[in-house]
Amino acid sequence: MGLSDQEWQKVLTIWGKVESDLPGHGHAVLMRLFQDHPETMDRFEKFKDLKTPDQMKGSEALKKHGVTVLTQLGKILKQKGNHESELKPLAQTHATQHKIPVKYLEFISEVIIKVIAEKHSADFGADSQAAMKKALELFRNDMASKYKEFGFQG
Ligand code: ZNH
Repeated sequence: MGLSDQEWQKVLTIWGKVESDLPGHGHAVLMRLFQDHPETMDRFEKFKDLKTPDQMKGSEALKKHGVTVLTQLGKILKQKGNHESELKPLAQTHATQHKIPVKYLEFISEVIIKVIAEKHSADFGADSQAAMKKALELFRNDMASKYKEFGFQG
């Protein structure tokens, strides 16, 4: 389940590209998540008025939330697996307040990879994609075990 130093290096190199435009990537990830998996939108009280792709595109709030999500994910990835203290509070809110099933974390992981692949095709080859996939699997796996500690089956 763990990643090699080389794999972490690939993950963090591509993440550097993501950080060159966090709002653009975050906004794209959330729009894609809501378009591909509309049921995920129901978890967001604050986005219930966003009904069309154009409304989503024009939403500063959606962009802002995208930055929040990717900033936290970046902090976690930079721990290279030793992410207990960054992950625990996130697992707690997502288990007890927002109630986000692991399945939805899987959806957003897929979408993150798709968005990076679209925006950075030249820098996101098969090895980097595989490394990022592994890193997101580790993230989800550890979220899932923390969920259980908080009494959420996920
Ligand atoms: Zn989430 C929130 C992150 C996924 C839903 N998030 C949030 C925040 C953060 C995050 C940082 C803020 C703080 C708290 O905790 O609360 N997320 C995140 C990450 C991820 C996620 C990193 C992965 C990657 N989420 C998710 C999903 C969903 C969600 C998938 C669904 C579907 N979140 C959510 C909600 C909230 C949050 C609902 C709340 C919002 C408001 O503000 O209202």
